Amino acid sequence: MRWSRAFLPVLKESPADAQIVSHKLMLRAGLVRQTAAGIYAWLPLGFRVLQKIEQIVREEQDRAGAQEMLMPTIQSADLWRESGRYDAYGPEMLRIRDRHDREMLYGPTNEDMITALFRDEVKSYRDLPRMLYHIQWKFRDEVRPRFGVMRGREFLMKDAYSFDLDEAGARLSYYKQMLAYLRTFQRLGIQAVPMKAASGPIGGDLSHEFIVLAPTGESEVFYDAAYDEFDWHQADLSYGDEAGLRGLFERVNSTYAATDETHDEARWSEVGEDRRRTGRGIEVGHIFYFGDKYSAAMGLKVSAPDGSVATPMMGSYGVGVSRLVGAVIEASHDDAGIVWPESVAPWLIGLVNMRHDDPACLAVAEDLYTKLQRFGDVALYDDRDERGGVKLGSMDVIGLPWQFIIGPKSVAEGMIESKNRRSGQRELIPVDRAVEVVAAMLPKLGTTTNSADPSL
Ligand code: 5CA
Repeated sequence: MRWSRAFLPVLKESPADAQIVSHKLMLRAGLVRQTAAGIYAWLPLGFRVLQKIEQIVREEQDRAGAQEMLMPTIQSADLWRESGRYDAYGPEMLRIRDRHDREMLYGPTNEDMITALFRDEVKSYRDLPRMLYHIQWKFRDEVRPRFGVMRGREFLMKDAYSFDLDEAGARLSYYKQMLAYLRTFQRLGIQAVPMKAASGPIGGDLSHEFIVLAPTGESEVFYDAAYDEFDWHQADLSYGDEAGLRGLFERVNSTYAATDETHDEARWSEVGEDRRRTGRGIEVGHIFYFGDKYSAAMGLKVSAPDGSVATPMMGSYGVGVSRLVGAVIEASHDDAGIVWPESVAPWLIGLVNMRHDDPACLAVAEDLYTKLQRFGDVALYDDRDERGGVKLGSMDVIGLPWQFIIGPKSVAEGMIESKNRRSGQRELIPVDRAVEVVAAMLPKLGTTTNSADPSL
C-alpha cells in the first residue's frame, strides 16, 4: 500500500483524553475512532490487525475440531425467556422493540440461540460430540465503557459452544479449548495465563480466564512462577490424545494462578515465597463448563446408546477478539509507539523513502516496492512528500516489524538500511538482496502470496 493513497490518520501528539497506553496508541496510530460511547469504527490499519487476530483465532479453533458458523447479532427475547435468562441479565442487555412491538435484543452472547438451533436438529448420541463457533459482534451496555476497545460496549468476540453426551466428554471438550487457547495466544505473541475464575451470568462450576499480564489490567492477579517457564505451545500434544489433554489440565489446575475474584490465601501460602508473582492482568479469554444449564432449561435431549434419553452437557468458550488488539499493544510497545508481533502486524514491512526529491532514492524505492508487491500487500510504502524524520517517526508509531529505509548515502553504495522495530538493530543490505530477505521471512508467517498491483 502506498501511504500517499492510504487513509492512515497518524496524530503528531498523544491524545490527552485516553488513559492507558494501548488506547492512546490506537488513537494516535489511527487504528480506531470512537463514534459513540464505547463504540468504535475500525480504520484500515486497525481493521487489518483485527482481521489477522481473527484469522489466527479461527485457524486454532478449526484445528481443535470446532466448526465455524455465523449467528445474527439481533436476537428474539423469547429465546432468552426459554433459558430463563431474559430478566436475570439486567441492564447490560440492549433491549430493542421492532415495528411490530416485538421484543428483541442485541446479543451479548449466544448460549441460548445455539442451544435452540442444536436442539431443533440433533436427536441422537450419534451426532455428539460437536463443537461450533462464530466470530460476531456483541453488545453489552457496560456502565463504564473505558480504555478504548478494551472495555467497549460493541465488541468482537469468538464464542464457541460444545455439546457432549456426558460430563467426561464435556470435560474433554473443555481441555481441547484450553489447549486451543494456549496455542492461539502464543501465536499472537502474548503470554496469557489460565486462571481459575468465577462463572458469573454464564453459569456453571468450572471456568478459567486467560489473563495477559499488563500493569494497566483491570484485575489483580496471583500466579506461580512456573507459568513463566511453561511450554505454552504444547507442540507435541494432539487433540486426539485424551490422556495428554487431561495431563495438561491437571498441570494447569495444580499450578496456582488466580485473579482477585477467586484468590485463595491458604493455597497461595503453599506456593514457595520466591515463586509468588503478583501483578495486574487483562482478561482476553474465558471458558466455561456449565453442564446441562441450558440444555435442560431448553429441552435439548438425545437418545443415548442404551436407549434412554440423555441431556447433553455443554460448555462455552469466549475470546475477546477486539479487546486483543488493545491487549497485544499493552504487552508490546515502547516509548516511540506500537511494536507489532509479526503474526498480527498490519504490514510486515514499512518502506521509507527518506528523500522524495532525490531521483536515485525514488528509483530504488519504486523498484523495490514493485518487486515486493509480488508477495501480496506485505509492505506499506511511505511515498509521501514529507521530511524523512517525520516518516520515520510515523513508522515507529504504527510499529511495523521491519523498516526498509532508503536514503542517499546508502543508495550511493547500492545498499538500503533494514531496521528491526523491536530491537532497533540496523543493518545495511544490498538493494538486490532485499527481495530475497523478504521472501525468506514470509513462509514462517504463512502469508499468502497473491501479487498486488504496485500502483496501489
Ligand atoms: N458466552 C461466554 C463465552 S463464549 C462469554 O460471554 N464469556 S465472557 O463474558 O467472558 O466474554 C468473553 C470474552 O469477551 C472476555 O474474555 C473478554 O475478552 C471479551 N469481552 C467481554 N466483555 C467485553 C467488553 N465489554 N469489551 C471488550 N471485550 C469484552
